[in-house]
Amino acid sequence: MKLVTSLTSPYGRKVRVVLAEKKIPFQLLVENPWAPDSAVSTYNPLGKVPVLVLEGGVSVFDSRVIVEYLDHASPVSNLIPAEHKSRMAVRGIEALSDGVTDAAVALFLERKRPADKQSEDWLVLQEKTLFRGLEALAEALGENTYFLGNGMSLGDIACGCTLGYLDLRFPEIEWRTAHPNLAKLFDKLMARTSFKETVPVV
Ligand code: GSF
Repeated sequence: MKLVTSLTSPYGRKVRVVLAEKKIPFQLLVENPWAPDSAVSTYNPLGKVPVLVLEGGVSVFDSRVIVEYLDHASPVSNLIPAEHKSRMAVRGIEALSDGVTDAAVALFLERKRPADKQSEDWLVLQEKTLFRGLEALAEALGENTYFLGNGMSLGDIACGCTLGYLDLRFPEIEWRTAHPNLAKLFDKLMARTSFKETVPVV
């Protein structure tokens, strides 16, 4: 199978970490979705990365559907619990993390526009979402080692990719000082080969 993604995409990183943790071999196809000649829309009509292209050519997107597919594809390192309540908890943390990432991506793109075209109201709205989402993640983690139980799940992976994206695009945001428990989780994740090998590259 092929994974179409950019090397900065936090959603793409989530999928790459899952592939590495589950030891699933794949071919990496690096694509910039914003390039005028980007081939991404030939894999995904929405023109977004990541896209997983299965043997036979079927495209799977977005990242939440891809990770669901991958967790079923191999029994190695189960990342989404089967039991309903735990499953909802893990997917809820993933949704929260992805939501923070969505706000961060929206902020980053808005700030790239010419200053006179940027909407201050939009920037403030996204910033509020970002900081509220971080608070909620920190509260959900509390003093626990991982979001659910004693082992790493998809929730932790999604949160780690969000925090890594903040470091990449918003190094001025001091989330470690505000939320030392998230910093502790991030350090633990960054000790893993799957996270080390997928640090975003500009
Ligand atoms: C988000 C993908 C996305 O926005 C997912 O896969 O989880 N909910 C989707 N990808 C961005 C690149 S990045 O910021 O990761 C993308 O492909 N944007 C292209 C565009 O035209 O919006």
